[in-house]
Amino acid sequence: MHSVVLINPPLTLEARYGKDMKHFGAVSEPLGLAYIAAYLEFRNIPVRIIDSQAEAMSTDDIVASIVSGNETIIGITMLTPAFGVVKDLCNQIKNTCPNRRIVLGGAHCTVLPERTLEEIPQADVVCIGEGEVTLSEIARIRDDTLLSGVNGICFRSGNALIRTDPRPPLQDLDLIPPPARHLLPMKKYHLTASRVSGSGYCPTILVARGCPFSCTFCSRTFGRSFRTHSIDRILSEIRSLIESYQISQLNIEADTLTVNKKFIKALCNGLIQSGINRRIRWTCESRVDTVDEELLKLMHEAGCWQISYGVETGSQRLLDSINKSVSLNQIENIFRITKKVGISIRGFFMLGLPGETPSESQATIDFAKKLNPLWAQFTVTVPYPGTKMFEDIDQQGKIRTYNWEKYNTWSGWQGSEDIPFVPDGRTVQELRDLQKRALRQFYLRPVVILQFLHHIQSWRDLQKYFIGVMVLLKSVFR
Ligand code: B12
Repeated sequence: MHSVVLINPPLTLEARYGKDMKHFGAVSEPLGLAYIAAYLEFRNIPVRIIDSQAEAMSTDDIVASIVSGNETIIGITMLTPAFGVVKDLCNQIKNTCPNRRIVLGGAHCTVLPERTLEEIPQADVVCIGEGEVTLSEIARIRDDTLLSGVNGICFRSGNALIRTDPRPPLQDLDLIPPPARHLLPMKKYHLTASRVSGSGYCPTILVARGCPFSCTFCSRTFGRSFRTHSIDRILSEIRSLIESYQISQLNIEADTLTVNKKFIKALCNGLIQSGINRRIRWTCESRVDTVDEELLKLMHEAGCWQISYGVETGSQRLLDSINKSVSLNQIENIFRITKKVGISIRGFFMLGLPGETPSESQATIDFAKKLNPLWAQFTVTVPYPGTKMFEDIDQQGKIRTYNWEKYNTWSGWQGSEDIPFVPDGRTVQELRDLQKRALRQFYLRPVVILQFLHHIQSWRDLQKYFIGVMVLLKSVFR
């Protein structure tokens, strides 16, 4: 049997958000790797995790750690913007220890398995979709010729690439043990400033996988069917987080947490009946068409203090074109009700959508101001591979770069010329300025400053608001 080392590649906060914005970025637990590790341990396969993002390790540091470990399988997780650092890492690993088997997984590999093996010749296997069972099967194989019996992978056989039968998504998520947080440097994680309330560590717990909606910009790597952990399992995972890390806040993650009313109500009731709601305040993401006043009140009672809604755009025409299936009225209404029940809001807005005109960009900024969430995040549209948006733009020959490193929603802010997509008639410079303009117009308003002063609960809050204002002022005067 093999032993396994799992690696979160060294994509730094600066590479992700740029020099100014890095203070706001999240360094969060690589939950995918932690789930895989938990399952491998459950199957008695020796495993460790190197989280080079949290440990601020360079590629050289990782290779040194691999050399000193005896693991024969090296598993690396990869989102699209991490492509460059992962390729470099694979190269160095194969130069130093050519006999170790490199297995790649994660969103980018799931959508582009063959292309990933072509573009990273040092990688041996790519995992398509969920990796827990797949990697445990690979770890039990001594002879590479048997890889063809493992579902859900793509691998090399001589000069050919072989894709095996798909692995259906796990139906009973409780079969997977809770993420192996004991293998992670838990003290080193922090969520983005806008997601934490007060001080103290705020871990993420994943309660469901999959999403039935069809937004054209989303990769939806977990498929359409919404699969959940049982309420008992979720409550016991939260209790163990309270015991182990004395947490008082939590980020409850799912592709769309509130899509199944029965599930979210049962979860809220579980949190209330167990008394967890009196110890934990939590934040989550949702869609405006999956909540109503009754549910929002229940969520608030269950400890929810903040919801992040994907608003995307202030143009109904564009909302329809990205298949969001909600109306501007619906958004306004739910923002009003959410605030009324006492839940704070973070809004996500996309700039530079396909076909977006300058006045529609401004309409998005104006809509954000009108909705007035506590936090607004404006990102430049990136058509990630595997999305309908990428497919359409690619077919029209309008993808500007296939350099995957540039597929970062903050690359405009960082001054990159290589923004993957620019709408017809617009320029790179215009998009770069737009992101800054949106942030300035939204945050440098007296009402926002007053709102923030009202929400300051700790010295750390004050510090982060101060840094935020400085970053914005710097961009005004530049
Ligand atoms: C929560 C989340 C975040 C959180 C991260 C929280 C965390 N603790 O990890 C935050 C907000 C920080 C974040 C940031 C970003 N995110 Co994000 N995020 C998500 C979200 C909603 C859930 C991720 C998650 O927790 N998954 C749970 C675990 C269990 O899944 P997983 O990591 O994919 O791992 C499984 C499989 O992929 C596979 N696997 C993964 N790695 C490996 C490795 C091996 C060896 C094997 C065998 C298998 C394997 O097995 C795992 C277990 O089944 C997804 C949507 C989604 N459904 O995936 C988007 C998503 C992953 N994010 C996405 C993006 C683009 C980003 C950003 C790049 C955005 C940006 N700023 O530009 C950043 C990059 C951050 C980084 N570290 O590099 C895209 C990725 C698209 C792509 N092609 O890469 C997704 C798919 C959403 C979308 N738009 O479609 N994100």
